Amino acid sequence: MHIYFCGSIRGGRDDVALYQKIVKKCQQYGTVLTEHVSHGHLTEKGEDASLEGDKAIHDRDMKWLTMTDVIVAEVTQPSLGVGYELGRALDMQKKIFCLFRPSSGRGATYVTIK
Ligand code: 6K6
Repeated sequence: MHIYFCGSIRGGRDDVALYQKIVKKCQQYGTVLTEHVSHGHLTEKGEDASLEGDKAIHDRDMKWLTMTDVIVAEVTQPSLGVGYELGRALDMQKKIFCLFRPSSGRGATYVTIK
């Protein structure tokens, strides 16, 4: 089974230790295509992006998203990229598990605009 793990990179790396635990757990069930998202040396500053280029990273990620069986996303740390991946995955009608920690105090806020 292929598993696509989503976690914040540019959105902030505060939860990287948790990403490592989740990826390790997922690896008991299959191949995690995006193991690098959990790597401690990957920072929000984009060192890897300068080597590979944003377009190449995007195209590779979309190829993996297309071939994956399931998506596991840690969504507590807000991330534009994770939101994008989940939108694309929904459109592909993939199975998606979103993990959120209510203890973070980051629950959704709804504002009515008149
Ligand atoms: C940018 C900053 C540091 O490294 C980079 C480029 N490297 C990336 N490599 C692979 N996937 C990436 C990279 N940057 C973003 N992504 C994808 O977007 C991952 O699959 C994550 O799930 C998601 C994170 O989005 P942001 O907006 O938090 O970066």
